[in-house]
Amino acid sequence: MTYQTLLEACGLSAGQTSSGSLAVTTPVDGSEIARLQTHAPGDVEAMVATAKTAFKAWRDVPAPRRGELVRLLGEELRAAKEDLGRLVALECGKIYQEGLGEVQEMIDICDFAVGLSRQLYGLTIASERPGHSMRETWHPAGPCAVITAFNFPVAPWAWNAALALVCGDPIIWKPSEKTPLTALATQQIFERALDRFGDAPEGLLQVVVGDAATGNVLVESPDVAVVSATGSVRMGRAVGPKVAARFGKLILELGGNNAMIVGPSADLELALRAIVFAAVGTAGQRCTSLRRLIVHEDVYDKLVPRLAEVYAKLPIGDPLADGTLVGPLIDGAAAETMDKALKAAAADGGTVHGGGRALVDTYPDAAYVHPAIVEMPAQTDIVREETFAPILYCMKYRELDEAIAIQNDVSQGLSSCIFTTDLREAERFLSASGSDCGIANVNIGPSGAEIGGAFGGEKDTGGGRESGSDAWKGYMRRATNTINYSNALPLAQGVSFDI
Ligand code: UN1
Repeated sequence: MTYQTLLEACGLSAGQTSSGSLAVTTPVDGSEIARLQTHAPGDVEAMVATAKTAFKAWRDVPAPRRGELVRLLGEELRAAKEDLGRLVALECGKIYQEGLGEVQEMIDICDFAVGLSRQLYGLTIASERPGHSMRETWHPAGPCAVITAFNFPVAPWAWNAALALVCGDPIIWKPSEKTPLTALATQQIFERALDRFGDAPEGLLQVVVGDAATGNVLVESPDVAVVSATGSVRMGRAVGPKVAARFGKLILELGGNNAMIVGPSADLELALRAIVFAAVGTAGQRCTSLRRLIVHEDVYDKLVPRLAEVYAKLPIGDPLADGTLVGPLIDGAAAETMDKALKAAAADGGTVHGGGRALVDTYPDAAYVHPAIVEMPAQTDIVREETFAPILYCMKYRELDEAIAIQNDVSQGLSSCIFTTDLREAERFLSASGSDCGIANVNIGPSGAEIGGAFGGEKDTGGGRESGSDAWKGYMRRATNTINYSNALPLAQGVSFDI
């Protein structure tokens, strides 16, 4: 299938993708695959106005009926899974299997949200006053801006959008400038669901194509009730204070510097497979990628040399070709950042296995790299940094407390895991004084979370939660209602105020 045929299969016509100031390239070979028109800040203001009008209608549609739209979206995504999965691979460079996985994650969250549409439960609360009742009600919050990153160009949109839609909020989506095509293809899929749904208001989903300055209109607009942003800590630091300054609702999912502790009793075969998937999957460009391996000194020499052997044989290549496990980095700048990190780690006393550019002759304009393992004498500053590339820093420990301290001694707090068959170690890791991350796993790597749990993390990761559990509450406003059905007016706290 040529690039052009794939774009067309995804509903993107040549007319839509052949002119404009934004050049979209594929990391597969670095070539330009589309040109798009970008939006100006004024266009985004108009989108916010449209969303505001859509909100007024959508908030009054019963939630189970809103769920029907998301059910149809899930059906359309099922039908489009292969094409969209392939486009994800083409546009962001992850392997096709992971592209399919990403679309499956969209389908899963749609299913979750459909059920949720009949379960936006509030509370009934005991009132202290006779003849009174109290309850807590959840109402739609308002237009929701969803800002997404290149590495997961569509699933995080779906985690937000599926929930926001059943919660009664229209969406304005600002995808990464590096991956606008997958967003526009998803918009086409959504349009098909809308057509089948029938009577939805105009403007439930609008897509902004443009740079950060264009997206900033959404961040600063008082009419955007919720801003949910996925990306770097730097982006979060720019967006967060602006939304907080206007008291908007904020959901931030920022960087991770995720670790695995491998205890002396660990099943090393299981650990090995988990490590390789988590550290080199999506070429180390997941926010949940495994970046630090903290191995008990008794098993270090059984695990790390084997890992280096597996790394040396990993199939690197075209992410759309069968058998490839490691696709390219998003661009040359990412490869340079990886290189700098490896140099810094070596300067700190690290021993580097792997690293460096791959397939330069076949793809001179792309950024394929050899995944790297770096044996570190200690957790130095470079290890504490999140480098968005397949670098795995390995360190030794003796006592579990020491391993947990190393695991927590980074500014990020997204995902973490322990490999152990010792119940005490596992439970200690999951306890209040264990991992400080939003995700803590046992005998499973840090990446590849299911949608049913709340997804997000602490500290520099931003504190937001998306996807499952009760993350839906972030897209609604809460009202406490006290109802007096008596003939008297008793005041709370027994206050006497006779007039
Ligand atoms: C991301 O990298 O931004 O847990 C999201 C995972 C995926 C989502 C990653 N379900 O790795």
